[in-house]
Amino acid sequence: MILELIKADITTIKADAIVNAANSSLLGGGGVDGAIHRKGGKEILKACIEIRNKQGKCKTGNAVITTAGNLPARYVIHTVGPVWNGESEKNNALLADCYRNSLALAIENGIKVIAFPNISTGIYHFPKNNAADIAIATVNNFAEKEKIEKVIFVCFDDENYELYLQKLNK
Ligand code: AR6
Repeated sequence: MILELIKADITTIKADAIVNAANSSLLGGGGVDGAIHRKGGKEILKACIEIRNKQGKCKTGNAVITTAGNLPARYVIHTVGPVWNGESEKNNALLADCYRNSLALAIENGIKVIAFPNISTGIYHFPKNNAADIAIATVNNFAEKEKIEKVIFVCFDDENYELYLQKLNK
């Protein structure tokens, strides 16, 4: 598995799948979620509603997959990050679940190239340094990592980009 870092808007990335930092309603929101639904069009929301009707809300740490609608990617994997509340052990484990469950779902769907945003580090206020460590370690330690060709960490804000740059070049 190759790890790549780029500073970009994830909606512009042509990967097999891009990951969305969603909320448990799966019905859209602000941040990267808002951008994905806005640019991807209503096919994504339609698919999310179908999933909700079938299995209810998406629990924190879990992931579901839909079409990517009008986006250049093929699929969107929606995962629900934890809202940072200071309970680091619990929040850290849930954030790791997001990366792990998204990768597992990717493999189930034959996805080889997957792009992640910095889950939970925006509206959900997860400390960025800590979140970057968890994201990189979880991807690196993923049991079936040889089944994925490339993971792209897509940073949008300068702070996350600088953190990932340092950590990935170590
Ligand atoms: N492309 C890539 N990364 C982005 C983009 C983009 N277009 N826009 C923002 N980011 P956030 P969360 C980065 O707030 O903290 C929504 O309302 C941003 O710089 O999108 O997991 C959902 O519906 C930050 O580093 O997600 C939930 O209710 C990262 O994406 C809630 O926000 C995550 O920020 C989820 O909060």
